[in-house]
Amino acid sequence: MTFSSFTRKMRGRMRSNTCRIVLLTSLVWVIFDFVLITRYSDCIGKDGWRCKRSGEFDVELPNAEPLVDDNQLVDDNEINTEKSLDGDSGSAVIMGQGFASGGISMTYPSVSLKKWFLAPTVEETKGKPGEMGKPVKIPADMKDLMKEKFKENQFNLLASDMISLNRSLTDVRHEGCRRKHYASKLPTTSIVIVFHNEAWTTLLRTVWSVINRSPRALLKEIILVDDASERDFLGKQLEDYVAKLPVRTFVLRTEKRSGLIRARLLGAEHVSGEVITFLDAHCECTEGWLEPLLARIVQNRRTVVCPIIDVISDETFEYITASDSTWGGFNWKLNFRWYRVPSREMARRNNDRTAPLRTPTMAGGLFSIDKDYFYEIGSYDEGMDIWGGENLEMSFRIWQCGGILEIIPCSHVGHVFRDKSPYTFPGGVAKIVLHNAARVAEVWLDEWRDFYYAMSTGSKKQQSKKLKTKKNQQTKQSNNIFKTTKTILYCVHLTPNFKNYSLSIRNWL
Ligand SMILES: [Mn+2]
Repeated sequence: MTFSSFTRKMRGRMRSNTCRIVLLTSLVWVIFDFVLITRYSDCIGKDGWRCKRSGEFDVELPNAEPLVDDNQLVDDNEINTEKSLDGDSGSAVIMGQGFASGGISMTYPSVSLKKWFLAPTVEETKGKPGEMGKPVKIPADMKDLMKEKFKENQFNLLASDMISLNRSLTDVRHEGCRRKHYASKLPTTSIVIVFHNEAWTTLLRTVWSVINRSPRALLKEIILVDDASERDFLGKQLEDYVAKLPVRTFVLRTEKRSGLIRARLLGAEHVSGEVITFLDAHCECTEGWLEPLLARIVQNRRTVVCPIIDVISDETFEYITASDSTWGGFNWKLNFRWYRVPSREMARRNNDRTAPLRTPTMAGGLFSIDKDYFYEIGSYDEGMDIWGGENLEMSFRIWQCGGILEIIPCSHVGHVFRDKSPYTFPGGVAKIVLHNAARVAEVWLDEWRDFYYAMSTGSKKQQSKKLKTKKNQQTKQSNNIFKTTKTILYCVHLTPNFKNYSLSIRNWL
């Protein structure tokens, strides 16, 4: 071997080694970037992975993301945990100092409470599709029709049309819930259901499930709010139909497309019951769903309660029970998210799965709230358009205004979750959601709003002066409560020190 061929060989080897090193380090960087992106990004692409389901009047699908246990991050002294909240001495409970004087009474005058009896079980009609919450099987020769009808509402309309409006369901409650006794007198409720181009059978199955499974004495009325639907059958045909129902039911109509928030406010104005119960337009209430909600509010009128939201399959209309160990949180893009309930909250409930669960935020589609309290805290932010963010806004409003937000595990309501929205919004979904989220940040997050602006690309700063209305400011009465709330949200999001975290994010960005 000559000297020159030796050096050539050596150079060749070095070159291939250099290549290998370059390739390997690139690979390491690619993996590192991928891990970073998956760790910090909540949504990749428009409809892609981990994205929020786009906007119907809706609640999120309960696929809980695991959350690192936050017990180490919270000082229990910072969280308001009056023991009496879980007892019967509701009248003595005051959250924070801001509400010690003024505001609504914590209890109801006894004349406004009604004696009630259990609603009879809806019996199975043998041979009908979907009875006892079972999936509907579509015959092979009807598959094309099924696909065609699916497009109308983004769920299997053919299946829904085959199922009885009064279909039977299994009793999905936890064993312990069936044995529970609630106060013999409870406040009445009005049900407010907002819809836009809803299918006939899903809308009326919602209404019938309310009528069939609520103690009649507690059901004041059902208010349907039509947000400018274009379907003929939702006009006079619907009005004539509901006029004959055994419970007072009527239809209100917005003059033009107003969105969920303003439509709900219209419905709320006409409520004559003590409690407003908001439901989505494609739900099914199950046995014993209402009493545990009202029984909680009667103990403390500032408690806002949500049922467990079960899943009605958009493909088969099968009734599928959801987990009872998830609660509502949010990410810094201000998207609602489900998370596993941390052990701290399980311990507070003495590990009783039937006990009310305090949740930082709610999905928003289904909840009950005392009517006076709803207005006392300023109801919804009327400046929000169409849909999105209003559930977080209401959650922050409740916690920051001396209220308590809970999921009641003994109350189950099914909801048809869809993959995509059948509706179009003027101006596009993304723009509206960003607009609404910025309002939430400005009004309720104070200095934390910078976190939202840093994390949410495309968000535009809103004029906070305009948003900090007297109404909103008046409702944030107690700084004490404010601190408490932040402590809770803090744990949810693993931000042990806001300033440090914010700095690190900014540097990284
Ligand atoms: Mn919905």
